Amino acid sequence: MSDTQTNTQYSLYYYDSCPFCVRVVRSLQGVQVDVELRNIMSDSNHRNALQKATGRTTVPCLRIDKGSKSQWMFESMDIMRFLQSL
Ligand SMILES: N[C@@H](CCC(=O)N[C@@H](CS)C(=O)NCC(=O)O)C(=O)O
Repeated sequence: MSDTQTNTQYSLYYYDSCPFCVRVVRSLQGVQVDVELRNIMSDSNHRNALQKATGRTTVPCLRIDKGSKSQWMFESMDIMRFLQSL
């Protein structure tokens, strides 16, 4: 694993009844990095963080933390493609 990957943290904002989220969560089995699951229905802190940072509550959303910088990625296909490319 490269230095960039070890210094980067990945979190997936999701909820169980969202079919797009289910696809992304299932696809995590094949990826090389750890992705923390953050359910926005069971934890309002996660929902609030997503809304505050992006102005949206759309899931799935992948949060990529590098140092003090956070990037937020929407769109299930983009998220799956990105994680599989790591
Ligand atoms: N095209 C998006 C669709 C995502 C989507 O529609 N998510 C729904 C839940 S299944 C949602 O979060 N809706 C509420 C909102 O957009 O605030 C994707 O593939 O990720």
